[in-house]
Amino acid sequence: MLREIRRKVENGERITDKEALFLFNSEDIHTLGELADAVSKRINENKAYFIRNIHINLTNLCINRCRFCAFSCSKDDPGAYEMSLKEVIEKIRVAQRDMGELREVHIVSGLHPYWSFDYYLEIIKTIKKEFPQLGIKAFTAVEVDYFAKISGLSVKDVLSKLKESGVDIMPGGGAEIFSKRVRDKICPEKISGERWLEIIRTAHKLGIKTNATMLYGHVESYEDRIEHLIKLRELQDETGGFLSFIPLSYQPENTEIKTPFPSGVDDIKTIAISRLVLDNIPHIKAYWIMLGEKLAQIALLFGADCLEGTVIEEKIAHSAGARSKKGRSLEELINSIRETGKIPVERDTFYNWVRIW
Ligand code: V47
Repeated sequence: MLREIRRKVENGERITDKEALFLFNSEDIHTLGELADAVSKRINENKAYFIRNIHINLTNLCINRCRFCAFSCSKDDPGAYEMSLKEVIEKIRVAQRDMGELREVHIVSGLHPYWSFDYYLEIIKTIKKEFPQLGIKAFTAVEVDYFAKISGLSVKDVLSKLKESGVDIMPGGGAEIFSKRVRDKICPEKISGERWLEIIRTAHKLGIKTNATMLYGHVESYEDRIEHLIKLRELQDETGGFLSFIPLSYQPENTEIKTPFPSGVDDIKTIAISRLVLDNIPHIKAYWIMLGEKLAQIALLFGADCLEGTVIEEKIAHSAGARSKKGRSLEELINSIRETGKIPVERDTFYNWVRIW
């Protein structure tokens, strides 16, 4: 079967779910990496991307209790926090000062029990006004669904208002694994996989580009991962709205789903198979926060072409035991890419080149 997969990949043909399963069960990491790297080079030449960005989580209060999440809190929990608009602006200002030209802010949060949709819009509008050059990547499909519920608006109207206020693209979080059987075990209160896809489809149709993620390494099977990837590939065929795909390696500490961290081999296989299956999504991110700095570097040789960015102050993965730093400097990212033999390209939110280093 490997010979047939190689033939298909070399001819730019699609691999099937059965072939993806064969690759997950295969121990031939070298061939997998060679094929995924070839696809990565076909799409992105020998370039690897990064961005000067900051991640902001406005609050960890959340009405959902996903069993894989160590970040969410209730009001009375000792670590609970809520950021004011002033604090958000100050955080961006400090990052801007420390980093020179900050290019993007990534904003995701818990589903806050009392905040209004208007508060979120005010945050976005103020950021856009104060920092007009900054790309805003904000709010997952799960948050958009919640905003529709608390505001009484349709998903389409919520998305239009977010866009008008200054949201440039949407992050890919909340997708987890689409399978209902898995969702019932890991996040029973969260919107369904179908709903996630429907909200993202609506965003794409409104001209809002998004990312997509897949949380792996907990209770799901390889078949569940493949079904998830194929659903994303189908939606991308329909809309073309996905910019990048980020496999999220499960961080198990302080969560209710106790498993070991996914192995390095599993992480690398998942990156490579994502690159092969998602032949229509331009970028695959090696999210160094969850993979660790060293494995994320190796992932650039196994199909990934983006390291996300400087991040600065990550909270979600670190609540769950991530061993990586909370942020990285420009030099670290650039050197990490250079050592792989790839060309470091600083990008903006939409993957336009800002500078080739
Ligand atoms: O939605 C929560 C996941 C996501 C854990 O779009 C966990 O550019 C692992 O979506 N172990 C947030 N993962 C992160 C995310 C993201 C990150 C970087 C870039 C982009 C992008 C998106 O993290 C959540 C959830 O799926 N998550 N808990 C955990 N214990």
